[in-house]
Amino acid sequence: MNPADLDISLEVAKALRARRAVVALESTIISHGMAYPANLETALAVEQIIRDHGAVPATIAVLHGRVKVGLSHEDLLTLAQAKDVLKLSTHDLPFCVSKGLNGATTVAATMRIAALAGIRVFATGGVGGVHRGWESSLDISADLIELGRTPVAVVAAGAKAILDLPATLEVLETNMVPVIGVATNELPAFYSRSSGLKAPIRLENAIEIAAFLLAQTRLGIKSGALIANPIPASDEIPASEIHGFIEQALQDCAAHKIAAKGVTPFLLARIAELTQGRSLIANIALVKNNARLAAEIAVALVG
Ligand code: PSU
Ligand code: MN
Repeated sequence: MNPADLDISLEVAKALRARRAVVALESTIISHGMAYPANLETALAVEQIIRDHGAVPATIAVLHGRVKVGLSHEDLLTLAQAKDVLKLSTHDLPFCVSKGLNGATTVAATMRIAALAGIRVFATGGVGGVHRGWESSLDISADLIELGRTPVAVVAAGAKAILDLPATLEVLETNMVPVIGVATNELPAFYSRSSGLKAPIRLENAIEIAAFLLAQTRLGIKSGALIANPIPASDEIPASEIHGFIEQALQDCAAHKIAAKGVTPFLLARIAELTQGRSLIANIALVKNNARLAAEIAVALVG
């Protein structure tokens, strides 16, 4: 992408120039991951948490074909309310830009743009991964490919529980993505703290994670990293409780013949319905928790 297509907000540009801590945020979670007004409230709250922890938030999206790094309140409102916002992975960016359309960036596209802008740390809810039934659908999120190619650390509550988590770990391994459990031996499973799967690496806190990322850079390793931060215990939905709702949502997804980009948004919305909003509360809590850790890592990196 030509950097001429990048519109970096004044606040973010100043912070980057002064080598202050900056945390990238994605926008698909706003347009496709949650409904209005919870999506807008969460986006604003997450930006505030990042500021409160000494970093500058840089929410990323494409508006009228311009790649924006750092959004205004009005931009966030557009993404939270508009129905015609595209869901953009990295390979979808040129279409949205060349046509002058609005699009929200997934983990993959956000990582790519963050790297172009010079941002090293990014917070989200959960990364995309290998979908259950991949043997026939071949549905593997491009997030995993981008994680292997782009040096941005993604702070997430593991991969979403709707996925095939053992297969997701294998594809991360194949793509040379370090997966770091934060103060846990297990891969967290989004709504739940535990998955029963071992996290390949364990680090205790932001200081250790920043040291890891600096070593990655010094060694010239260009892959990203998945910083898998478990949802706070007070907000988690134990795996045994969420399991049935996920199964039901997956059946409904198949019955409606939802495929490709539609799958993750459908499942998240359906699980929120089935749990009468409990999964949404958990999702919001884990995103906030990830924003806090991402800001701490970004601060430690420049400190
Ligand atoms: N985290 C959330 N909610 C979301 C997402 C992450 O809490 O909606 C989004 C991210 O943008 C991620 C996408 O990249 O879900 C995965 O989509 P897919 O499975 O189609 O690759
Ligand atoms: Mn997919």
